[in-house]
Amino acid sequence: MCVANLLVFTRSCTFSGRCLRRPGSRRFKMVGGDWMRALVMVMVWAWEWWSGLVFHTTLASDTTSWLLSNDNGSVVLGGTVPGGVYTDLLKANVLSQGDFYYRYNDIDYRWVSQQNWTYSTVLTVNANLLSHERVALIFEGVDTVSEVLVNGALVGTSNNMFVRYLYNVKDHLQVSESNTLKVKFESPVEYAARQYATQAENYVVPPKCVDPAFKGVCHANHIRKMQASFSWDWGPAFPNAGIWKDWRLVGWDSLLVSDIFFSAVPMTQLPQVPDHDLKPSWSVTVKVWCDAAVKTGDAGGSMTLSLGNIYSRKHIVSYTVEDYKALLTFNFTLEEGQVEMWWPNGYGAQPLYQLTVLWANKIESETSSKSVRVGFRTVELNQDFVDPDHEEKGRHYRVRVNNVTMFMKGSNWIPAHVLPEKVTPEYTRHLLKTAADTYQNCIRVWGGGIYESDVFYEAADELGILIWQDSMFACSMYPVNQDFLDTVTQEVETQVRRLQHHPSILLWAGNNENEAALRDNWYGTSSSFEQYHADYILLYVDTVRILTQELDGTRPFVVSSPSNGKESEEEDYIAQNPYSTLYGDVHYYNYLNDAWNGAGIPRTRFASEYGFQSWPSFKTLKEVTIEEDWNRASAMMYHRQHHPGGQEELALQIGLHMHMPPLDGTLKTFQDYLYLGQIHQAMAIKTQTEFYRRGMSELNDNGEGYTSGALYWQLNDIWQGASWASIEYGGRWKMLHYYSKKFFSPVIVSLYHENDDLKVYAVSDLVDDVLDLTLVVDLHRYDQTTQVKSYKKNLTMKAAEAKFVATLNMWKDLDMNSLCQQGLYDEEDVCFVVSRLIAANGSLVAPENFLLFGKPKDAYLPHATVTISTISGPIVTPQSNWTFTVKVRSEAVALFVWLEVDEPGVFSDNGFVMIDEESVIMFYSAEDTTVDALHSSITVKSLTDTYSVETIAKAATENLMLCALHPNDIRNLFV
Ligand code: BMA
Repeated sequence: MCVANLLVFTRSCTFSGRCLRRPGSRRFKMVGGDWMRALVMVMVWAWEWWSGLVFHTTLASDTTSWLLSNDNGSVVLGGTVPGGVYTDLLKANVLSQGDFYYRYNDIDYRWVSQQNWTYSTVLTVNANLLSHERVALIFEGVDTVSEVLVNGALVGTSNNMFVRYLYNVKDHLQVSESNTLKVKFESPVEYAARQYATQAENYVVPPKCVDPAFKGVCHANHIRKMQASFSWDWGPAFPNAGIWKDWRLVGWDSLLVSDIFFSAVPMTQLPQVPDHDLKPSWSVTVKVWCDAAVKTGDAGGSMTLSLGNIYSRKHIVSYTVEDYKALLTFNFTLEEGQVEMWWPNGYGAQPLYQLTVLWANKIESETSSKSVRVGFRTVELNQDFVDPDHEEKGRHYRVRVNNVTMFMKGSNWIPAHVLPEKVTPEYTRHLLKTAADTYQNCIRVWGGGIYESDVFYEAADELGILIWQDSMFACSMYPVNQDFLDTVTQEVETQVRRLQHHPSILLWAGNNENEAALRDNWYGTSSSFEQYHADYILLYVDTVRILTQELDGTRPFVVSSPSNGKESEEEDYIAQNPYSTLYGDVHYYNYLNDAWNGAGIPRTRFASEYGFQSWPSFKTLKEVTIEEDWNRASAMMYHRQHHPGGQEELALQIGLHMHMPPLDGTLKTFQDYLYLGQIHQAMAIKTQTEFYRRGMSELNDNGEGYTSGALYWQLNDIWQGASWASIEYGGRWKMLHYYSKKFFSPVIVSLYHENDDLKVYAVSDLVDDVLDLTLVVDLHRYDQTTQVKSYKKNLTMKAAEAKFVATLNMWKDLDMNSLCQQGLYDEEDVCFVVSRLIAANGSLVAPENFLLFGKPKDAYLPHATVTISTISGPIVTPQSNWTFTVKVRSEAVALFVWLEVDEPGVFSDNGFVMIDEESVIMFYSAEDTTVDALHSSITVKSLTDTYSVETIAKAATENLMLCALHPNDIRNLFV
């Protein structure tokens, strides 16, 4: 291969890990026999390919130093690209009130979003660059509304954070070291307000503003930008501005590879049960999307395709350019045995293959390449009728990967920070790994955030997490003027092309909750329903869907979530009841029912959202608050509670089951309140998730059942505030996350209580039958550490089955009337049950589970003194190089035993019900630490630590409604 013009680039990396490349001074030329140089060159090439970056024909010289200034010149400082205004102002100490998220900074720093900002730099351009046919500035992401000026001339504009912009600049550059480049940003807040007002002259596209509880900014729906950056019911408003992704100045004469499309269709029917020895043959299509140097015309060259060390071929190609774009398509076949299949988490491995395309023009004077990793699998969203003889019973909403039907276990993803530039690849990976560690196999990237970073999807590919990818439209009506539709078209093109090759992407979806919003008149649209309905179809069906499917016919597209899927389509995309349990997916929130008993939960086909709020731990909150905030009724707590009525709902739920601590201003009662909220959330989502998993194999007479997915709301947090997250901002696990590891386990025993019966289910997601199991259900009294009765049953579990295994009558089978007697107490307040599922070899097949018949606040529960008896270690385990053994002791039954340490890491179990006098828990530290350090920071508590005679009495006088004393509390008064 002869390569001319090959430049060696030096790299300058920014804090976010992204790198800009500068041409270095050395130029290699192939000399016959100079094998050393050839080797170096091959290494450079290999490095370029493996790093997945385009090998540019030419790149402009050093452009790493930027200036950031505001309109009136009162702020001028060094800027960072990629980056954003808030981050630059923080670095320069213009924003100097402590941590970025400190206390009321979201309000105090709002002025930033109300200003116009300019990023400017100077470009060195040489004659070589300008000698190319086309010279363009390429921005992978501009946030959001800007004018781009080169040497004072307007070369283009931007109005969509999710679009890749390419501006022709050849005519505006000069051979000089002082070409100016300015990107002038208009305030996103002002722009959105202006767009709203212009639109309103015709008709209003609501909502007119966010709920006041959001403490946010209005009109996010009028700007194509992270919708949640204007605030959400779990997050603050920090509408950012800046060049948030990589950029380049490039000159070229033929083609520049931009994206790779990959499709692989098995050439044989796949079995319905995974066969890991099967390596079928595949029909592969690779399409290479290129930016051409000319606007139109025909030309030729070669494209070398390689797939790992399995396939490599140089294709001589000719192509046609239309509007500066060329698409080159290649088909080939992989024989049986050549590649292994990719599987979701829990179903097999995730082999990924490096697919590289290398473009060369006819005389091989110019090259461009790109490399991505691909996987071999099929995906399908099955929507067949559940009973073909009774179509009125509705349709399935079942995911099939590689022809295997799978229950989707997972959660919803929101942006990991309101400023995308603050999210490191490590943090993204950590969060996704944390989901995979709790058996999640599906995550929904929710439509009010961003199309996530490349590293997000790369990690999902590696971990086997399927991605339900929303388009970025959420909880609003949207405009449909031509400019808006044009920019959305560009957005879909950018994002579908960028992400298409990832095996993890399961499906594309049009929006979050906008079908439901329209049907149920959330924003007062009912008087002009026809208008908004037509707009809805124009945007999501005729624009987003058509284009997405045109670009990627390899996976399903659903128009909304929740929706009735095919049924919604048949009802002209706005179903009579988008929440129907017979079709599609459902979002279910009910903050007023007793969340621990499961009444009222819909028997849906697919639960794509459900959740309850809690607060993060005190350790997380105290990083951004001060002492006066540490009280559940403080102004700060209300400031960080964005969900309307959230504080009251949380208090109601805590008070339903536990003793709400008094408002006595002490740190202890504040910390107790945070802990109780997390118990409530963990128990509520446990109850609901188990309900959905129990429904996997059953269909009731109404046609409800065959539930195929449970994605709770929400996995992660954007800041330290009240939210539905299971992982706190920063990465600490809430109690819910510990619980998710159990309720998402491949096999679970699930217990619930109906009238006088204890019902027992076993659920298995395994792909093989499990034989010779023993189910044990132990009846315990709260005041004893040994069980008072034990029920046993032999079981076998079929693959992928939820099975009803026993009904135990509380009186006849469990003898609770005699065994659970205690004075005036109800039997369900004296006893509870614990289940185990044991394999023939004695190991636990499912995690231990429990059911409290009654409410802990009414329970005959003695005070437990839980202590740490020893900590030893560290030892090396697969989970951590610094694994410690923590022995926890209690002489009495203890509920919701909660361990905390300052050190980052996770416990093997937490929030658990402690029956034995000793529990052995592992602590997987994320960093090197010692037994002494852990001893000095570890704390442990259980439920009875949160109340005492005094606090119950005090709380009762403070708020009779929420904390009214049950007759049983009288006993507690004397414990
Ligand atoms: C759902 C989501 C989000 C919201 C969450 C909690 O409806 O789609 O918009 O944050 O509920 O209210």
